[in-house]
Amino acid sequence: MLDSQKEFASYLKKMQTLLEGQEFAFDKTLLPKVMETELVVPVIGAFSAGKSSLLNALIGQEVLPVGIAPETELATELRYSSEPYLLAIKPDGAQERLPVDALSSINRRSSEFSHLRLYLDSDALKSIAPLVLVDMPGFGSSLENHNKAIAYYLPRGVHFVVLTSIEDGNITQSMLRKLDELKTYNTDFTFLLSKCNLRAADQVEDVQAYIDDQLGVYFGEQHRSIALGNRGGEELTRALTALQPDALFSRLFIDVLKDQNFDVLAQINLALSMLKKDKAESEQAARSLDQALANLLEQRRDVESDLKERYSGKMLDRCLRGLDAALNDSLEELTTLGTGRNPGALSNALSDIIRTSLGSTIKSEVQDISTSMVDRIAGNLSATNSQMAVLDINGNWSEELSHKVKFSLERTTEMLSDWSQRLSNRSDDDKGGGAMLYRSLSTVLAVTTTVVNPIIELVIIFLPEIIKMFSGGGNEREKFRQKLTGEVFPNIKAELRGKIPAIIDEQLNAMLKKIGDGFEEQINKQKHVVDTIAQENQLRETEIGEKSAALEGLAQAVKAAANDHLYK
Ligand SMILES: Nc1nc2c(ncn2[C@@H]2O[C@H](COP(=O)(O)OP(=O)(O)OP(=O)(O)O)[C@@H](O)[C@H]2O)c(=O)[nH]1
Ligand SMILES: [Mg+2]
Repeated sequence: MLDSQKEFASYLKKMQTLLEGQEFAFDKTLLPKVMETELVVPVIGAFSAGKSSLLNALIGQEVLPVGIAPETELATELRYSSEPYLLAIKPDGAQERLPVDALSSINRRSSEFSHLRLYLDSDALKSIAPLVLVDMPGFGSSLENHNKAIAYYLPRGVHFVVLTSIEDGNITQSMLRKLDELKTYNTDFTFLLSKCNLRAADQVEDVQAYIDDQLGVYFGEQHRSIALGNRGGEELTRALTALQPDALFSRLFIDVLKDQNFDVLAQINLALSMLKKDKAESEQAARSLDQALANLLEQRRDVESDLKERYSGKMLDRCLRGLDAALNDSLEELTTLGTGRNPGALSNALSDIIRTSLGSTIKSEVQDISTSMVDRIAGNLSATNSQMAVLDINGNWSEELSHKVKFSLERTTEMLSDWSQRLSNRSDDDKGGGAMLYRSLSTVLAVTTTVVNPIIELVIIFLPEIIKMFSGGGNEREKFRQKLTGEVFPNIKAELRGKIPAIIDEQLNAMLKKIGDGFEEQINKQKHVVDTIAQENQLRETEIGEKSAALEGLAQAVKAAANDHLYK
């Protein structure tokens, strides 16, 4: 276990002990999350870049299949176990346990599974835990497997290892797109150069300098490539150490933990101030909170009713406009792929462009929409601000609530569900409805995923049809370029225009519900404290004194726990 993981776990246990039997709300799901969270690091790159070879070098065993044709079809997570075995995970989460050597033949059954978990008796894997490396299918794998792997790991990866062969000579368009996509998910990467033994040292230097230039221009000067030596296992180990897993882990949780500590203190202070009130005042406080809840309920209906016209239509337009620009920006690249010999390359590039473009549009739209929904609800609640003065809360009551709700929408420690069942049974129902199977998650990032993933599943179905219509009809460049702009692009947009709205609407409704629930939860927390103290106000004077002293002691202990574990 990582030091930060231990630290956070002991903090949470301490807090749970302190708050045992008290009236203050505290999220108990954080402890299991801290204990179980792994740091997933996918290794991505073009097919045959040497991803599986590199991971074999790290593991110290030739266990992952290696070859010149696209080899890895299913993403394979690597974990330590004294007893080696393979788990094949189905889209519905069901697992099939297999011997490790089934790896060499599992590709033939790749459509049955979403991904693999490989458990190996390897010291290297043991020592990097809870880092989990993932051998990803190359960019040349089938349309379905390619998208399946990327969609699943993009929101899960805390960092990516990117591998490019020195033979490529530069960072390809499709790689640049993936790196760009990582930005949407706020995820960083380490860039490695493989097969350096195929070139003379000065050639390696030239290519590396060129690539570092590209990295600098697109992603900032701090990004530098690392040239791999013989087999590369050592450089990979060093790169993983440089990641500072402790710091990575800490970043996932620290803000949430600090915020929660702050929230508990606010509840204790509320209780303390209520103890000083007389009966009439505490009854007024309870009444005001009740009124705020009633007010909130009414508003939820209002906001819901104009949600559709206000937001989802515009979002669809912006998605399609952004996509149009992205497709046209890549026109030359797509023309080259379309007139080349690999028909899979064109559909993979198209689905990548669609995913990247929709992902970034949808993320920023969802961010804007959620902020404006929160502000709107908070604005309407602010009418009750003056009555809430009785709660003695520092600052503005409704603003405080909206800050908390916004904060929870930006958090990414949400556990993501397994892949949906859609992929396995999509042939019998590919018309709408598919999005229903996605669990409704709440954060902006999760909403982005739950909108983009089902869209991409639909793309996987219609894209081959659209492309098929155009193959075989002459393959000169100019003709193909015209087909792309005149027919392929418009067809893609038409398909999406028909299919996106239902998915957007459903997710926006889930978002609104989350926001409403968030406000309700905050108000209910306060109400619970107020009600509990109101009952205790019937107590005699001396007992109130004791209770106050106890609460002050508790507040000190809660602060001390934060200082000991979170603010070191
Ligand atoms: N010369 C040289 N060849 C390498 C090196 N690493 C891998 N190869 C060869 O490159 C080919 C592809 O290697 P893989 O490890 O299967 O590549 P991959 O990135 O996992 O490919 P996919 O799974 O198809 O995406 C194999 O023939 C390897 O033997 C290297 O460092 N130097
Ligand atoms: Mg491979």
